[in-house]
Amino acid sequence: MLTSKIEDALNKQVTVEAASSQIYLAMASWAENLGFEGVSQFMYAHSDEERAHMLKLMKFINERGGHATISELAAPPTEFGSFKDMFQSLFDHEVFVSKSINDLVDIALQEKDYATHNFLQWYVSEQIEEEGLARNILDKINLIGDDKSGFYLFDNDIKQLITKPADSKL
Ligand code: OFO
Repeated sequence: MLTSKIEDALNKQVTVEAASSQIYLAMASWAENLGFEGVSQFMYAHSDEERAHMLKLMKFINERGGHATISELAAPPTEFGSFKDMFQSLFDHEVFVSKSINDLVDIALQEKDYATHNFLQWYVSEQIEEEGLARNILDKINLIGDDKSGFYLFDNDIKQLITKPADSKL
């Protein structure tokens, strides 16, 4: 059984994951409009992954006797400047999400809820992976600089980094 403090904190994380999914969807649409197929496919897949993270949390809350709730979300931006800016925002956002997960882990320990603590370890590992991936992409973009042909290859290469939402083990 979840305490109401944990239930609220987990529901806040549901909102964070839903907002992440929306932000990445907006990035996917922006890239698609610019004709960058690889980047847009990557972002669509990333958006699906965030939705899977949200669903995994919801199932956990409901299984443990809580009530997973859905909140209103702020509209994400429609423009992201350059790809470098966009991937920088993605990286910054992942750092923010990692902090949010760490805070949640802290609350689980304070409440002595070891089942939730154990459940959250999957998110801790996932955040390490996602921050690493975003950092890797940013390094590549910095190497390419203003080279248009380099960017064409990058748009193609990024398709290989697409992970399936099934990896989230719903
Ligand atoms: Fe949900 O993993 Fe990124 O934010």
